[in-house]
Amino acid sequence: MQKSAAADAAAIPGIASPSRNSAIPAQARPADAAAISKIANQLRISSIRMTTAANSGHPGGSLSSADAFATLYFGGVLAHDPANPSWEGRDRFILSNGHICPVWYSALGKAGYFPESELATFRQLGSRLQGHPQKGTLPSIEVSTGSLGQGFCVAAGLALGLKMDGKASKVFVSLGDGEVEEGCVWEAAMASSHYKLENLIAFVDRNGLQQNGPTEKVMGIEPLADKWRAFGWNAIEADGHDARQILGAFNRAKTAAGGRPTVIIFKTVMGKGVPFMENDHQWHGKALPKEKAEEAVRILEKGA
Ligand SMILES: Cc1ncc(C[n+]2csc(CCOP(=O)(O)OP(=O)(O)O)c2C)c(N)n1
Ligand SMILES: [Mg+2]
Repeated sequence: MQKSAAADAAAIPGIASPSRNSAIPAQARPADAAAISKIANQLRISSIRMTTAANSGHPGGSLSSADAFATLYFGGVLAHDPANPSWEGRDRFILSNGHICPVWYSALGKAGYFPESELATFRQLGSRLQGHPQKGTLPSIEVSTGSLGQGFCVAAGLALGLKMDGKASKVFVSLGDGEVEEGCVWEAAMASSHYKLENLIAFVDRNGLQQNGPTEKVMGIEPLADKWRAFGWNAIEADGHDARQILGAFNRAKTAAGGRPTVIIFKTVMGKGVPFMENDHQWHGKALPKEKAEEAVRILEKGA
């Protein structure tokens, strides 16, 4: 019989069984799949508004990841407390693909971490909502990110530290599919299975595109799930625009045992929800002009 990582940890002198130190705070009732899809479109709308107001930023990946973020924050996946962001028992979240912060900030604002009116300050001088997440601004930012690959490495280190301290908190980390071309991702992946970090849950926005075009043209990453498996990870593949599948994948990852970290590869569409943006890599890092943004919002409002 395979021992659980908790049992492994307990066997190491000085390492206790995982615990959160305090009860999980009461949270709003988790949204169901239909409600999650609506929230995802609201996050898409605010990502469009923020980037157009700033005339810069990254709407394409924000739109492809919106369903995953809506599920993580509103589907009862992440243990967190907007009223007490530094709650010690919280699950940690790191946005390793820091450039898609419009969708993350939108989720944080909606969850009550700060007034949603602050979203309008995105990318302005002195704003807490910088173009890439900056630690020390919003309390929910565990580490500054934006240099691709680095956030994932920090996530692995955080998961190791939490495991050594006997904490039950999970570490969730978001990655882009172009991002996994970074070499340090695979060093950290190797270390994570070596240290049996079953408390680490990575999810990849597999939208097939990166800054300069299709991933398979720039630097082929397939077979992606098999690569993670070869590095000792559980790999789950799911439709990243189907809230039911996303919820199922996150819940499987949360209950994974056997000392393997888990990666979820969400198959998605860059610019999802706005037909004239879909599957077009020019929207990786370019804001919509004002009239186009208004048109996009009108389309998205039908599903919000
Ligand atoms: C180390 C590093 N190299 C290059 C960049 C510039 N850069 C930012 S996002 C990006 C493309 C990433 O592609 P992907 O992860 O697929 O994100 P998506 O385009 O889908 O949002 C690049 C090259 C960076 N931020 N960090
Ligand atoms: Mg991509």
